[in-house]
Amino acid sequence: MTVLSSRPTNEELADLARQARWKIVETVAASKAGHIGGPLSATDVLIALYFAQLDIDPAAPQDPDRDRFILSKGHSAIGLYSVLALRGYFPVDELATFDHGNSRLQGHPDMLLTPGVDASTGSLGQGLSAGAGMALGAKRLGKDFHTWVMVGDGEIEEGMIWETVLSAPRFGLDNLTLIIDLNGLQQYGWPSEANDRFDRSEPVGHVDLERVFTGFGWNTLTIDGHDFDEIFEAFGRVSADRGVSGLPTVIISRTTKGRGISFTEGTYKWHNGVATEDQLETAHAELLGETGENR
Ligand SMILES: Cc1ncc(C[n+]2csc(CCOP(=O)(O)OP(=O)(O)O)c2C)c(N)n1
Ligand SMILES: [Mg+2]
Repeated sequence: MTVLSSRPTNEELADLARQARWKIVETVAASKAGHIGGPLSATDVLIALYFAQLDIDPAAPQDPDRDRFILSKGHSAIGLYSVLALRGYFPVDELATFDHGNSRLQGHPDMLLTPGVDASTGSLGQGLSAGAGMALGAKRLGKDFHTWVMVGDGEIEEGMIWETVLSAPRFGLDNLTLIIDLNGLQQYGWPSEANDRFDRSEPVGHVDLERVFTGFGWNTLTIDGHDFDEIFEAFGRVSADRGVSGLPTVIISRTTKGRGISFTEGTYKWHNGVATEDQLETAHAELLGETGENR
Protein backbone atom coordinates (compact mmCIF):
# COMPACT_ATOMS: atom_id res chain seq x y z
CA MET A 1 0.00 0.00 0.00
CA THR A 2 2.87 2.35 0.75
CA VAL A 3 3.49 4.80 -2.07
CA LEU A 4 7.28 4.94 -1.65
CA SER A 5 8.85 2.90 -4.43
CA SER A 6 11.89 1.92 -2.40
CA ARG A 7 13.17 2.30 1.12
CA PRO A 8 15.23 5.47 1.66
CA THR A 9 18.87 5.04 2.61
CA ASN A 10 20.01 5.73 6.17
CA GLU A 11 21.52 9.00 4.94
CA GLU A 12 18.22 10.05 3.38
CA LEU A 13 16.40 9.15 6.59
CA ALA A 14 18.91 11.11 8.66
CA ASP A 15 18.35 14.09 6.38
CA LEU A 16 14.57 13.79 6.81
CA ALA A 17 15.05 13.57 10.58
CA ARG A 18 17.05 16.82 10.55
CA GLN A 19 14.29 18.51 8.56
CA ALA A 20 11.67 17.22 11.00
CA ARG A 21 13.69 18.42 13.98
CA TRP A 22 13.99 21.86 12.45
CA LYS A 23 10.23 21.98 11.83
CA ILE A 24 9.62 21.04 15.48
CA VAL A 25 11.70 23.83 16.97
CA GLU A 26 10.69 26.39 14.34
CA THR A 27 6.96 25.63 14.64
CA VAL A 28 6.90 25.72 18.42
CA ALA A 29 8.74 29.06 18.35
CA ALA A 30 6.23 30.49 15.88
CA SER A 31 3.26 29.27 17.94
CA LYS A 32 4.90 30.51 21.14
CA ALA A 33 4.09 27.28 23.01
CA GLY A 34 4.79 23.58 22.72
CA HIS A 35 6.96 20.63 23.59
CA ILE A 36 10.51 20.19 22.34
CA GLY A 37 12.47 17.50 24.22
CA GLY A 38 10.04 14.59 23.75
CA PRO A 39 9.41 15.24 20.04
CA LEU A 40 13.17 15.49 19.39
CA SER A 41 13.98 12.21 21.18
CA ALA A 42 11.37 10.34 19.13
CA THR A 43 12.15 11.80 15.69
CA ASP A 44 14.44 9.10 14.30
CA VAL A 45 12.07 6.25 15.20
CA LEU A 46 9.10 8.17 13.76
CA ILE A 47 10.95 8.87 10.52
CA ALA A 48 11.95 5.20 10.26
CA LEU A 49 8.37 4.08 10.87
CA TYR A 50 6.69 6.47 8.43
CA PHE A 51 9.27 6.34 5.63
CA ALA A 52 10.30 2.71 5.74
CA GLN A 53 8.11 0.49 7.89
CA LEU A 54 4.42 1.33 8.12
CA ASP A 55 2.13 -0.01 5.42
CA ILE A 56 0.31 3.26 4.80
CA ASP A 57 -0.77 5.61 2.04
CA PRO A 58 -0.96 9.34 2.86
CA ALA A 59 -3.60 9.66 0.13
CA ALA A 60 -5.84 7.13 1.92
CA PRO A 61 -5.45 7.86 5.62
CA GLN A 62 -8.65 5.98 6.52
CA ASP A 63 -7.86 2.78 4.62
CA PRO A 64 -9.15 0.03 6.95
CA ASP A 65 -6.16 -2.17 6.14
CA ARG A 66 -3.49 0.42 6.95
CA ASP A 67 -0.99 -0.14 9.74
CA ARG A 68 -1.86 1.89 12.83
CA PHE A 69 0.44 4.14 14.86
CA ILE A 70 -0.55 5.65 18.19
CA LEU A 71 1.57 8.39 19.71
CA SER A 72 0.52 7.73 23.30
CA LYS A 73 2.94 10.42 24.54
CA GLY A 74 0.61 12.90 22.87
CA HIS A 75 2.45 16.00 24.10
CA SER A 76 4.98 15.15 21.36
CA ALA A 77 2.32 15.94 18.74
CA ILE A 78 4.47 18.43 16.86
CA GLY A 79 7.00 15.65 16.28
CA LEU A 80 4.32 13.46 14.72
CA TYR A 81 2.85 16.34 12.69
CA SER A 82 6.28 17.23 11.28
CA VAL A 83 6.82 13.66 10.11
CA LEU A 84 3.27 13.35 8.73
CA ALA A 85 3.73 16.60 6.79
CA LEU A 86 7.07 15.50 5.33
CA ARG A 87 5.45 12.17 4.40
CA GLY A 88 2.70 13.99 2.50
CA TYR A 89 -0.40 13.74 4.71
CA PHE A 90 -0.85 17.52 4.58
CA PRO A 91 1.19 20.51 3.38
CA VAL A 92 4.36 21.29 5.33
CA ASP A 93 3.20 24.94 5.37
CA GLU A 94 0.20 23.92 7.47
CA LEU A 95 2.58 23.32 10.38
CA ALA A 96 2.54 27.11 10.81
CA THR A 97 -1.04 26.79 12.14
CA PHE A 98 0.08 24.48 14.99
CA ASP A 99 -1.92 25.02 18.19
CA HIS A 100 -4.12 27.75 16.70
CA GLY A 101 -7.77 27.53 17.70
CA ASN A 102 -9.12 26.63 14.26
CA SER A 103 -6.17 24.49 13.15
CA ARG A 104 -6.26 20.78 12.26
CA LEU A 105 -3.00 20.54 14.21
CA GLN A 106 -3.90 20.90 17.86
CA GLY A 107 -1.40 20.87 20.71
CA HIS A 108 -2.25 17.21 21.29
CA PRO A 109 -3.24 14.75 18.53
CA ASP A 110 -6.91 14.66 17.50
CA MET A 111 -7.92 11.69 15.33
CA LEU A 112 -11.06 13.53 14.18
CA LEU A 113 -9.09 16.49 12.84
CA THR A 114 -5.71 15.41 11.50
CA PRO A 115 -5.13 13.11 8.52
CA GLY A 116 -2.83 10.28 9.61
CA VAL A 117 -3.57 10.49 13.33
CA ASP A 118 -4.99 7.14 14.44
CA ALA A 119 -5.83 7.98 18.06
CA SER A 120 -6.50 11.08 20.14
CA THR A 121 -3.94 11.21 22.93
CA GLY A 122 -2.45 13.56 25.49
CA SER A 123 -3.77 12.14 28.72
CA LEU A 124 -0.76 9.92 29.34
CA GLY A 125 -1.18 6.16 29.82
CA GLN A 126 -4.06 5.42 27.47
CA GLY A 127 -2.52 4.69 24.09
CA LEU A 128 -1.35 1.15 24.73
CA SER A 129 -4.85 0.05 25.70
CA ALA A 130 -6.27 1.64 22.55
CA GLY A 131 -3.57 -0.07 20.49
CA ALA A 132 -4.28 -3.45 22.05
CA GLY A 133 -7.92 -2.96 21.15
CA MET A 134 -6.97 -2.24 17.53
CA ALA A 135 -4.69 -5.29 17.43
CA LEU A 136 -7.36 -7.50 18.93
CA GLY A 137 -9.89 -6.08 16.48
CA ALA A 138 -7.58 -6.94 13.60
CA LYS A 139 -7.35 -10.54 14.84
CA ARG A 140 -11.11 -10.82 15.18
CA LEU A 141 -11.67 -9.36 11.69
CA GLY A 142 -8.95 -11.47 10.11
CA LYS A 143 -6.97 -8.38 9.05
CA ASP A 144 -3.19 -8.31 8.65
CA PHE A 145 -2.42 -4.75 9.71
CA HIS A 146 0.10 -4.11 12.48
CA THR A 147 -0.43 -1.70 15.38
CA TRP A 148 2.46 0.32 16.81
CA VAL A 149 2.29 2.37 20.00
CA MET A 150 4.90 4.78 21.35
CA VAL A 151 4.94 5.72 25.04
CA GLY A 152 7.29 7.90 27.07
CA ASP A 153 9.38 6.46 29.89
CA GLY A 154 7.72 8.75 32.41
CA GLU A 155 4.37 7.76 30.94
CA ILE A 156 4.82 4.13 31.97
CA GLU A 157 4.31 5.22 35.57
CA GLU A 158 0.60 5.21 34.64
CA GLY A 159 -1.18 2.09 35.94
CA MET A 160 -3.34 1.62 32.86
CA ILE A 161 -0.21 0.79 30.87
CA TRP A 162 0.37 -2.25 33.05
CA GLU A 163 -3.15 -3.59 32.66
CA THR A 164 -2.43 -3.98 28.95
CA VAL A 165 1.14 -5.20 29.48
CA LEU A 166 -0.43 -7.97 31.56
CA SER A 167 -3.18 -8.91 29.11
CA ALA A 168 -1.67 -8.44 25.61
CA PRO A 169 0.29 -11.74 25.64
CA ARG A 170 -2.83 -13.53 26.88
CA PHE A 171 -4.62 -12.38 23.72
CA GLY A 172 -1.71 -13.45 21.49
CA LEU A 173 -1.17 -9.95 20.10
CA ASP A 174 1.87 -10.54 17.92
CA ASN A 175 0.39 -7.78 15.74
CA LEU A 176 1.08 -5.21 18.48
CA THR A 177 4.42 -3.49 19.10
CA LEU A 178 5.14 -1.10 21.92
CA ILE A 179 8.01 1.36 21.62
CA ILE A 180 9.24 2.95 24.85
CA ASP A 181 11.02 6.23 24.16
CA LEU A 182 13.52 5.80 27.00
CA ASN A 183 15.02 9.28 27.12
CA GLY A 184 15.69 9.25 30.87
CA LEU A 185 13.73 12.39 31.61
CA GLN A 186 10.19 13.51 32.07
CA GLN A 187 8.78 16.80 33.30
CA TYR A 188 9.07 16.28 37.04
CA GLY A 189 10.47 13.39 39.05
CA TRP A 190 10.83 12.09 42.54
CA PRO A 191 11.30 14.55 45.42
CA SER A 192 14.94 14.51 46.44
CA GLU A 193 16.59 15.69 49.64
CA ALA A 194 19.59 16.80 47.62
CA ASN A 195 17.53 18.97 45.34
CA ASP A 196 14.30 20.49 46.53
CA ARG A 197 13.37 21.32 42.95
CA PHE A 198 13.07 17.56 42.33
CA ASP A 199 15.35 15.07 40.72
CA ARG A 200 14.06 15.24 37.16
CA SER A 201 16.10 12.41 35.71
CA GLU A 202 15.68 8.69 35.16
CA PRO A 203 11.96 8.20 35.71
CA VAL A 204 12.43 4.42 35.54
CA GLY A 205 16.20 4.25 35.96
CA HIS A 206 15.85 1.75 38.78
CA VAL A 207 13.80 -0.69 36.71
CA ASP A 208 15.19 -3.51 34.55
CA LEU A 209 12.57 -3.10 31.83
CA GLU A 210 13.82 -6.06 29.79
CA ARG A 211 13.33 -8.42 32.72
CA VAL A 212 9.98 -6.90 33.62
CA PHE A 213 8.53 -7.19 30.11
CA THR A 214 10.01 -10.65 29.59
CA GLY A 215 8.41 -11.67 32.87
CA PHE A 216 5.05 -10.42 31.64
CA GLY A 217 5.44 -12.58 28.54
CA TRP A 218 6.56 -10.05 25.91
CA ASN A 219 9.28 -10.34 23.31
CA THR A 220 11.80 -7.71 24.35
CA LEU A 221 14.35 -5.77 22.29
CA THR A 222 16.61 -2.90 23.37
CA ILE A 223 18.07 -0.52 20.78
CA ASP A 224 19.77 2.82 20.32
CA GLY A 225 16.77 4.82 19.10
CA HIS A 226 19.00 7.19 17.11
CA ASP A 227 20.74 4.44 15.11
CA PHE A 228 18.81 3.51 11.95
CA ASP A 229 20.58 0.14 11.63
CA GLU A 230 19.45 -0.84 15.13
CA ILE A 231 15.94 0.54 14.54
CA PHE A 232 15.53 -1.51 11.36
CA GLU A 233 17.04 -4.60 12.96
CA ALA A 234 14.29 -4.37 15.59
CA PHE A 235 11.56 -3.70 12.99
CA GLY A 236 12.80 -6.70 11.00
CA ARG A 237 12.54 -8.93 14.05
CA VAL A 238 9.01 -7.72 14.70
CA SER A 239 7.99 -8.53 11.11
CA ALA A 240 9.73 -11.92 11.22
CA ASP A 241 7.93 -12.82 14.44
CA ARG A 242 4.41 -12.38 13.04
CA GLY A 243 2.70 -15.77 13.49
CA VAL A 244 5.73 -17.29 15.23
CA SER A 245 5.86 -16.58 18.98
CA GLY A 246 2.28 -15.32 19.20
CA LEU A 247 3.49 -12.61 21.59
CA PRO A 248 3.58 -8.81 21.45
CA THR A 249 6.99 -7.13 21.26
CA VAL A 250 8.34 -4.18 23.20
CA ILE A 251 11.18 -2.15 21.70
CA ILE A 252 13.03 -0.32 24.46
CA SER A 253 14.41 2.61 22.50
CA ARG A 254 17.25 4.36 24.31
CA THR A 255 17.25 8.00 23.27
CA THR A 256 18.37 11.46 24.35
CA LYS A 257 15.72 13.99 25.28
CA GLY A 258 16.10 17.06 23.08
CA ARG A 259 18.29 15.14 20.61
CA GLY A 260 19.83 17.03 17.71
CA ILE A 261 20.22 20.56 19.04
CA SER A 262 23.08 21.38 21.42
CA PHE A 263 21.13 23.52 23.87
CA THR A 264 18.12 21.17 24.14
CA GLU A 265 19.94 17.84 24.51
CA GLY A 266 19.74 15.97 27.80
CA THR A 267 17.90 18.53 29.92
CA TYR A 268 14.40 18.56 31.40
CA LYS A 269 14.44 22.34 30.94
CA TRP A 270 13.55 21.84 27.27
CA HIS A 271 10.67 19.45 27.98
CA ASN A 272 8.76 22.37 26.58
CA GLY A 273 9.90 25.83 25.62
CA VAL A 274 10.12 28.51 22.98
CA ALA A 275 13.45 29.20 21.29
CA THR A 276 14.68 32.78 21.01
CA GLU A 277 15.81 34.22 17.66
CA ASP A 278 19.43 33.46 18.56
CA GLN A 279 18.57 29.93 19.60
CA LEU A 280 16.66 29.39 16.36
CA GLU A 281 19.74 30.48 14.44
CA THR A 282 21.87 28.00 16.37
CA ALA A 283 19.34 25.21 15.83
CA HIS A 284 19.13 25.95 12.10
CA ALA A 285 22.90 25.96 11.74
CA GLU A 286 23.28 22.70 13.64
CA LEU A 287 20.46 20.89 11.85
CA LEU A 288 20.52 22.26 8.32
CA GLY A 289 23.46 24.61 7.96
CA GLU A 290 26.48 23.73 5.87
CA THR A 291 28.84 24.40 8.73
CA GLY A 292 26.57 22.94 11.38
CA GLU A 293 27.37 19.90 13.45
CA ASN A 294 24.67 17.91 11.64
CA ARG A 295 24.19 15.73 14.66
C1 LIG B 1 -2.30 11.69 32.79
C2 LIG B 1 -1.34 12.83 32.56
N1 LIG B 1 -0.64 13.30 33.61
C3 LIG B 1 0.23 14.33 33.43
C4 LIG B 1 0.38 14.90 32.18
C5 LIG B 1 1.32 16.10 32.00
N2 LIG B 1 2.55 15.69 31.32
C6 LIG B 1 2.72 15.93 30.00
S1 LIG B 1 4.20 15.39 29.44
C7 LIG B 1 4.64 14.82 30.97
C8 LIG B 1 5.95 14.13 31.19
C9 LIG B 1 6.04 12.88 30.35
O1 LIG B 1 7.34 12.32 30.43
P1 LIG B 1 7.73 11.17 29.43
O2 LIG B 1 6.64 10.17 29.35
O3 LIG B 1 9.07 10.66 29.86
O4 LIG B 1 7.77 11.92 28.04
P2 LIG B 1 8.99 12.55 27.21
O5 LIG B 1 10.24 12.47 28.05
O6 LIG B 1 9.11 11.72 25.99
O7 LIG B 1 8.60 13.97 26.93
C10 LIG B 1 3.63 15.07 31.90
C11 LIG B 1 3.71 14.71 33.31
C12 LIG B 1 -0.39 14.37 31.13
N3 LIG B 1 -0.28 14.85 29.88
N4 LIG B 1 -1.22 13.32 31.34
MG1 LIG C 1 10.90 10.72 29.01
